Amino acid sequence: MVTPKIPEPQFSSARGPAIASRVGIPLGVAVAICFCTGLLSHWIQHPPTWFVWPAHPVWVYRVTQGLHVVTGVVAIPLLLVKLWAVYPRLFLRPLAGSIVRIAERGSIAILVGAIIFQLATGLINISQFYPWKFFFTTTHYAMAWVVLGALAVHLAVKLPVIRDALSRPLSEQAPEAEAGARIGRRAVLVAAALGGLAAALSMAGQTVPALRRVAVLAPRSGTGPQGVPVNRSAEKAGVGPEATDPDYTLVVAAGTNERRFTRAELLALPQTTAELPIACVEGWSASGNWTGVRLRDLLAELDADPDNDVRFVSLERTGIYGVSVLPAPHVRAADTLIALALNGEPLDLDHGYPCRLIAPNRPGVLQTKWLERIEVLET
Ligand SMILES: Nc1nc2c(c(=O)[nH]1)N[C@H]1C(S)=C(S)[C@@H](COP(=O)(O)O)O[C@H]1N2
Ligand SMILES: [Mo]
Repeated sequence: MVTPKIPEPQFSSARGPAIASRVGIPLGVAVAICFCTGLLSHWIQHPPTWFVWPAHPVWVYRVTQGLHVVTGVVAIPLLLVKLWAVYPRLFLRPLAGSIVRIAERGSIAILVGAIIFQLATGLINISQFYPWKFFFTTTHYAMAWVVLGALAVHLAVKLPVIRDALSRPLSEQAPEAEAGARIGRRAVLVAAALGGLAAALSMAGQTVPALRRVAVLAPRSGTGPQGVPVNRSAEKAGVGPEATDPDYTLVVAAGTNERRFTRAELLALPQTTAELPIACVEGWSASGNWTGVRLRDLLAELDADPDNDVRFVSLERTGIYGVSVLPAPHVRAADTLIALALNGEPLDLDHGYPCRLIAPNRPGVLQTKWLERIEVLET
């Protein structure tokens, strides 16, 4: 009896493991960097008890978060090329079968879905379009673990194929059927490399001034008032009237001890200037010369213990960025300021007038603007 032969699918000669494995290496590196830097950013914003993030050097977070966004964007063209290279195989029958086959198919399905979700939501988030406010950070974080798990299974199952494909030069690997294939493998690899480079350049200019003009994907590559981009304006935050009220006072509270400072009183305290970046989670960053009162000096006015965490409350009531908590090591840092001026001018309303928090080596989202209240969290 003759078993009917299932016809082999017709692949373009450029498709197959030779390309998929080669594109997989830079894609894997990009995903690994993206995962680690993302985890770091998550821990800084939601610190586990054992986690300590240093205040110095001041530029570490701007580099790690810049890398997070650049590697995420670079992964997009690489993933597209890899999917193209394996596309006909994704639908090979049988879908199930042995345990290994189920693990292979299942992990690929989950991996592809999760990676597309991560890259798409990340990209939309960078463009400052937040249709999901509360849902983005938690889901993006949870999905990162799904990617990691599925990737581990995928690599384990595919290791023999990857090893074989990488051990032989491109030219020695027999083309897979279809004589009329028009795209060469080298051309595909060059396209992947150029796609990745273009993606990197389109984002990196947000942080690297020399690349600013090519940063076509960077939503905030331009400048804002006082040479620093603005994330959320005073108008959008709805704080204009209160922030410009002549009767404004900043409340500083330590236990039952509470004091109010007018802006003039804050200006009368010793002023410190520090060069610190705003490093947004969206990947852009910009340095500024901030002048204001050292937080630890302000707390000393109330004889407050500088070894506690401190909470910052904004005049802004509507958004989710109106409150932040600063850990004790940053509270003590000499360059953690209640900023009153930026680049030699009184703080612009959009940068947080009458005063804002600026602390070294922190995500921009925690640099609370339009301060209303500072509370020492006594333990
Ligand atoms: N009250 C308040 N503070 C805020 C924000 C906000 O929306 N509301 N945005 C944060 C974010 S996400 C960033 S990146 C920085 C940007 O500061 P800038 O607009 O002065 O550049 O402010 C932070 N402080
Ligand atoms: Mo931000």
